[in-house]
Amino acid sequence: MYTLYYSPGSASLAVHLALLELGVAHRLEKLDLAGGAQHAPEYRRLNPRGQVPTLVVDGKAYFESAALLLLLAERHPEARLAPLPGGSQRPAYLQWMAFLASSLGPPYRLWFYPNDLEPGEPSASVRDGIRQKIEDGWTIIDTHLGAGGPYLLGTELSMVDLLAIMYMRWSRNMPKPATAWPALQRFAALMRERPSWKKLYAIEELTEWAK
Ligand SMILES: N[C@@H](CCC(=O)N[C@@H](CS)C(=O)NCC(=O)O)C(=O)O
Repeated sequence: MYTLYYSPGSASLAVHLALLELGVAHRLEKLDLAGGAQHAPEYRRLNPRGQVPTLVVDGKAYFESAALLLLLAERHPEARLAPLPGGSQRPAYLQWMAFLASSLGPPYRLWFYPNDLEPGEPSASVRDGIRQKIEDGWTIIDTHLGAGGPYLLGTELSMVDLLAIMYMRWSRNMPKPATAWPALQRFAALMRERPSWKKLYAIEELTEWAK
């Protein structure tokens, strides 16, 4: 049994989606981020950064969405949501997981939480630089998907797709949403057809960007 601390549509979305794809038993604990629940001392003991997601596995709490996806794939190899070590797709799997987490995750964080850098409104040039980093990431992934696909590893769905669709969703109100790239648009349409996506939307009570 897993316990996922989550907030609708946030960085916990990919982990929630993974639990639904895997079909494993889990309990959900919703955090009111606007109300500051992430800063409560008892939650900070689980997640010292005061962020979601946190996943409790066998009584121990872990954080970082990409790491949680890697962990879940490892614990449930029968679901085949990750190529096994030594497999031909394993290097690409590791590459895209790291790329999403390190090249897209940080600029997204700064886009939505500019005060991580400094208090007050960020300057237009800083905002522009952050946006550009996100768009550069999508260009690279779109080029890759355009040459293969429909998923990041080709014909097989994997955990990296769950992280990618979460980040794509976050761009929906940005100047250039990720769906503006053609191969990404096809990828999003495919992912949003999945029963896990529809189930997640119902549970998290999401409405925007359903399909
Ligand atoms: N790198 C982290 C980012 C987590 C993160 O930034 N979570 C946001 C929600 S999307 C959060 O908890 N925000 C509340 C806050 O920072 O106060 C991950 O991928 O798990």
